[in-house]
Amino acid sequence: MNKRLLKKAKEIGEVLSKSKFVRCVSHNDADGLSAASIGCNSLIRENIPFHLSILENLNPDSVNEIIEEVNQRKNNAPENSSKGCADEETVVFFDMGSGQPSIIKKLEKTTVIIDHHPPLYKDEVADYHLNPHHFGVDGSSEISASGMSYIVAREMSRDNIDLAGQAIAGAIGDMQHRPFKGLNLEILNEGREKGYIEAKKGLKFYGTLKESLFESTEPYIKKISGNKIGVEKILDKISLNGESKYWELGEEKKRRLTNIIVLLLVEQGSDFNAISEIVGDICLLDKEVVSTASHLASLINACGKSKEYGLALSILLRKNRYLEDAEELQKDFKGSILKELKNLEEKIVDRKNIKYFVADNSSVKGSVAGISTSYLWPDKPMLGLVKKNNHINISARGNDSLIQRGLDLSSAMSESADKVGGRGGGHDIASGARIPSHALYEFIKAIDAKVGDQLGEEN
Ligand SMILES: [Mn+2]
Repeated sequence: MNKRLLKKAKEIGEVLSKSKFVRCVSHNDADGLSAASIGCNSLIRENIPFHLSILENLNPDSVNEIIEEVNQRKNNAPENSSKGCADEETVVFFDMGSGQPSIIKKLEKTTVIIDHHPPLYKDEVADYHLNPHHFGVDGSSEISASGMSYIVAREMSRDNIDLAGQAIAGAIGDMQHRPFKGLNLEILNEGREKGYIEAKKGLKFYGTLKESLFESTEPYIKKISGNKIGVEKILDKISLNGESKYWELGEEKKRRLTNIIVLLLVEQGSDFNAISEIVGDICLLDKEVVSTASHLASLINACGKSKEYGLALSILLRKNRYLEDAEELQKDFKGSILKELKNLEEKIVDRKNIKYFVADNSSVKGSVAGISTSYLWPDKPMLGLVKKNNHINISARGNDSLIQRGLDLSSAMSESADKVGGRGGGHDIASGARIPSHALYEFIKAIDAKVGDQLGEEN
């Protein structure tokens, strides 16, 4: 691993180990929740008390209360404790903070940022700032916040290497598994060497074939996903028993199943990169409450999207008794995605370089946008919109083929939102924005032009 990055991680591990209390703040997606869990698991193992808050995003409205709370404690602390002094309270932001210097500056306690988003500053704002971009590592494809949190945790104690599966689940949540590379791959290999992870190639199915096909959203198979009759027909056609599980099938049966799915995806016009990725690295996990990393990521994602953060953390703290609740939530979440996908075609507005739709369900708009640009209409990025009070929340998703042609949704979304008095950002392939409702037309015009510039003349 990168030596300078490791040194910084070690420094942060020491600050955390010496803290009397750690105030944690993290993001509500699968990566943010896993990053927080890795941090909290390692604090629990060192008997350090902590308090975790999960936020949808880091903006002044959501974080002010926490800043006040933290600074209040600072004012009540004995005189000789000062900012930068590691023996008192430490505030840690996971998966956020690198892009919000004005918020971080307000904190009067020792502040640690463990993030992987493109940073707007280096060391001058937070006391300790760990971001892969500062070490020449690409934070959008090679390492997630969970991975960064894992690197800190393993510097605190090698006993935390058993958390590698959670780092991998977080990376999957941020779509960094296609394939795993760089630091993610190093973490995966470390987990394998220690026997916590076993990597296999296969479809990402974990239930019975019947359930897996019916619920399949990655890939989304038009004739099968959410369609009981479609599932039965296909299973009949290739003579497979719907009650058997994918991992119990012999090689020939697995191949038959894969072939038919590939054929159906080609027929519906899915992105070729997305098709080639349906057989991927499946990470079997030894220590977690479910058996694969993609299953874990999917459960945590569903909990996060339903604002059941306590449930997500319980799963990541390996409390088996909460598994049924989380599975239930995930089923509902998948159901909402499938429902939205069913009616999507009628709702799409097709612009020159982008497509968009107004979603019924805010929590699934990003997933639906991602699925549609990968498996249904790969020629343009897809934006999912939901109106909330005087604002519109937008999730934008691209696919690998568009990225290869120059798409960068992070800059397209942030620049277009900026232009109309909103804010936005994220990653090249997946990004979000919040704009005033009245500015929708202007925003769409701006991002359509911006994406057109990025994709070049051929569009
Ligand atoms: Mn992340």
